[in-house]
Amino acid sequence: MVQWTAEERAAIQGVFAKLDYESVGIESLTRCLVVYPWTQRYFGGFGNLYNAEAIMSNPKIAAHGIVVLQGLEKALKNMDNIKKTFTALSELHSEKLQVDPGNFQLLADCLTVVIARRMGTDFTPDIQAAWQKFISVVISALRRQYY
Ligand code: ZNH
Repeated sequence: MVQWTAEERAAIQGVFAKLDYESVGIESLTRCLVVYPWTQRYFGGFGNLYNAEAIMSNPKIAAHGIVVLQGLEKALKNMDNIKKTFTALSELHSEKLQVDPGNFQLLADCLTVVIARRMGTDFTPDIQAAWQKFISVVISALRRQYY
């Protein structure tokens, strides 16, 4: 089982406390879809994703960005049991959505870039280390139902 120190818990809580879900959700999803364009294939039903401006002003992308961050918030609230918390979500991405699990890291990296930009010097190496650990536990939980 993953162990968290009090400092790590505080660091991750602190990152979430400053997150504006709407704007951070749009920006990280947009970056992912622009920087790694093959990830667009899973959003065929979302309409026009022609360029960054189109993606950023697409209401379905805006809504989905919030959904992803709410998913991460669920992990935050269940930090001692992330694997179990994400069983159904992992199954959904594997069996129904058939998202290549390598893409989880790509979206997570875009989210980290956005957070780093927003937090500036407040995103210290120690806070980043705790954040990366949290993200890697989330990703391993999301990959768990793949085979
Ligand atoms: Zn995902 C969905 C989360 C990644 C794609 N997602 C989803 C949801 C959630 C999530 C919560 C909802 C579910 C229900 O409804 O039940 N994701 C998430 C997270 C992550 C992710 C947390 C990491 C970090 N995804 C992802 C990626 C991709 C995706 C990477 C691709 C690329 N998702 C998706 C889709 C969907 C989802 C497509 C569906 C959408 C709609 O609306 O349809």
